[in-house]
Amino acid sequence: MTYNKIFENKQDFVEQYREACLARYGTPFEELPAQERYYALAELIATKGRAIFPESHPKDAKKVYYFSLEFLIGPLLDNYLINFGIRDMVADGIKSMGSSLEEICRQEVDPGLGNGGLGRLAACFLDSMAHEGIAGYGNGMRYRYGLFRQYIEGGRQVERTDNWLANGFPWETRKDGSSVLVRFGGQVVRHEEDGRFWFTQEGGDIVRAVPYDVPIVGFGGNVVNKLRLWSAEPYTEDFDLDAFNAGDYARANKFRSDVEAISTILYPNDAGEHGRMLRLKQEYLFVSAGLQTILRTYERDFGPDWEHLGDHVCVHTNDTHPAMCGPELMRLLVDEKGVDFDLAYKVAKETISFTNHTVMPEALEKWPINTFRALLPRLYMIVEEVDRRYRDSLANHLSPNDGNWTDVLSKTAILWDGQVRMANLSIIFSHSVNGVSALHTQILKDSVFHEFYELVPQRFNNKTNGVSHRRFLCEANPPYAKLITNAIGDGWLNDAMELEKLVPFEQDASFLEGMEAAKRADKERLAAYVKETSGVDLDCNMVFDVQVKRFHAYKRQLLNVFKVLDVYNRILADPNYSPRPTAFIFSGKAAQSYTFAKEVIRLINSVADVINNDERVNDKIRVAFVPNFAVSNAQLIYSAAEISEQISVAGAEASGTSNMKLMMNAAITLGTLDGSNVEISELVGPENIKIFGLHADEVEALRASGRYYAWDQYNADRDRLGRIVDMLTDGALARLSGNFDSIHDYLMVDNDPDLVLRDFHAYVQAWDELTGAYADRAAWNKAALHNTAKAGYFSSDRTIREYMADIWHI
Ligand code: 26Q
Repeated sequence: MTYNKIFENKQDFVEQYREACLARYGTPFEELPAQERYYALAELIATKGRAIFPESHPKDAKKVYYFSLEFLIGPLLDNYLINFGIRDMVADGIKSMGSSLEEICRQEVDPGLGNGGLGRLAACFLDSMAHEGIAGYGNGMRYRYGLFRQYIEGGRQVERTDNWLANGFPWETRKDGSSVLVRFGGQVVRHEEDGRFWFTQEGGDIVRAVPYDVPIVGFGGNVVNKLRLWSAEPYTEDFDLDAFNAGDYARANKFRSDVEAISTILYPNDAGEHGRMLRLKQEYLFVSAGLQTILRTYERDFGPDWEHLGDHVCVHTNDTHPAMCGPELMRLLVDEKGVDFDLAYKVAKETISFTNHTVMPEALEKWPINTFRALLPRLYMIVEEVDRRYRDSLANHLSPNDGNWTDVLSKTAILWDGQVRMANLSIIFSHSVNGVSALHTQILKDSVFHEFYELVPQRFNNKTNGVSHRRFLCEANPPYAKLITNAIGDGWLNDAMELEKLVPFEQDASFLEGMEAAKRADKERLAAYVKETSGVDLDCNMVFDVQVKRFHAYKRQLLNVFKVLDVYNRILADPNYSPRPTAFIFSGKAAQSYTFAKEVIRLINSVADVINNDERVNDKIRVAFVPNFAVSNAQLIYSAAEISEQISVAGAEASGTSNMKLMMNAAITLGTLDGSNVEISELVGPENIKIFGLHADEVEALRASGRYYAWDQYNADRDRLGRIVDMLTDGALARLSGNFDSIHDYLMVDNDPDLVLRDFHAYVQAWDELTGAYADRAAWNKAALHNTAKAGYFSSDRTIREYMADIWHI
């Protein structure tokens, strides 16, 4: 272990920490408020970490650059302590100083530099790349404001800005010397000399991209990688002096604020936000800045041997947001390094790979050609030329009397219908295209990218997602992690497959009791947090039934509320009905502009208000909505969960990752056969998961048949399902802030696009059966433990090893 490189022992740590407090604040530890104790400790760890662990890869190590507009890294202090192997010692030391590490960690800001699954996946991948010992670097954007903070007022989601940098971010280092320039707009000028021609760009606006680096420490402390986040600043400090002298300060500052806007906000819509010029600028800024840096480093290490770039460098693109990597890499090679167009295209394709994260058509990025061309004229020329060549090659590929030439072109061309289609751009510029679960990849091959799949089947592959088990089990769930380590040793931290060693403990009554006690402690910790943040009292004797994720129609939080209302109605109607007492816990954000999703949040809070204030049902059910779902409170929720709700309409969720985090923490999945639920189900076996509902092919067939009619569902069950639909508009739930007409219309007028009513009965029955099984706690704990024991496969370490072997060739 490396910790003795940082501190000799506990006493050494305590001494250094005390000194750090005095040095930073001139005040002894005892007199500092918790927040300042945190900053002093963070600064100490950051400084020592930097001094002791320099850049750690040999220059011939193949480098992976993971390009992502989102990195949801979460709080880092605890993470660094675990990865340096000093958490227990530091915790002891702080305890001896009369405080607690937990209290200090609670002070940390949670950088909200992402929306949800895609952003958190990128953060887990950084952790796993460092653990696997490869030179894997994140390349992203340093947003001045993270994803909005969510408050609940009158049952409604209210958004406020997330000023996460207000007190400084102790883990980042600004690297002025590594700034690069990025140009927007202007004109392309053609030059010709001796029959050779080339292009330059002139005019337009030049922006300075300044990197901030955050160290990523691999578990064991032997590898330190970095996450590089770019900030946009004006190229020159001078502003419009005429305007300034004329006293028009707003105009004088306009360029500065236009430039800074580029790195000001994270787009909060996790299913696309189309045609926004600022978004396009963000995408280009971090792509261009990242690639310029890569080429600079490569040239330093290998000289101008551009032909072999792909042997030394991988550029991985997280969804289509960095899709301009292809054309921008070509531009840099052709215009700035003098590489031939064909060779540059070949090199770009060898270097770049692409992951798709969604099948929803509205989430596939497209830009109006006019917007794209005006902002990035030279890039557009390259895109157009590559598109032209692609069309030519297609003509050679398919015989003209195949009859489907235009069909294929209409699906696969980059430029179509006045738009630049970023998914097609990504595929054409990549040597590898992957989906994020077995089912999702199959759907990509069968439908979303079917025509591409027929053309280049070898390019498509699956990489089932994973999560950092160190963060989401070890860090999130200390009592359970300790129990596991006592039983099987701590090898599972390095190799998550060692969790399989827990299988024999399924027969061990005292282990199962210990597990129950750990879960109890986790539930109490969550209950205290829920009380503090939402005012709701949770009874820890109840089953904790959890659905936490972004709000989206296809994820069907609405189906869950319908179940809650059904249980409520049955308790009131039938004195003999006695469900297993359950606390229904929801959390997640909805995009500001996504009205339907926000209405579902309001519905949940209204239902919570009705149920939690109804003494007739209070001992049986409670409902809590935890505000402002983020990595930090997610860790409190996953660890305390007993039922994991994964109920998306089959075929819609690319993978899901909360399903994996919850499974690790011994929650039993109640879910549809969607995304990675399919693989969870195969791994744990039918007796350790509860699956219900239509399968993906049945959903597709039902939709294709045109024979689904929501009112049929209503008419067939007026008593239970019909009653709930009525409650949306009859005032039963209106006490807090009114009825729910738009949800009613989504179901009954828009004909229930996500088949909530269709899956309702299967779902409620599955829930009844699952919660019924809770009565036998020993059997329940055994099944729960089996979920942890089988969760090793879902460590992102495994996922990263697959990327290394099949895509990055490391
Ligand atoms: C695009 C254009 C403009 C503005 C925003 C966006 C945008 C932003 C975020 C589009 C999509 C996202 C995020 C998508 C996402 O999180 N997808 C999830 O990815 C997870 C990791 O692979 C999967 O587990 C989830 O199933 C998938 O929904």
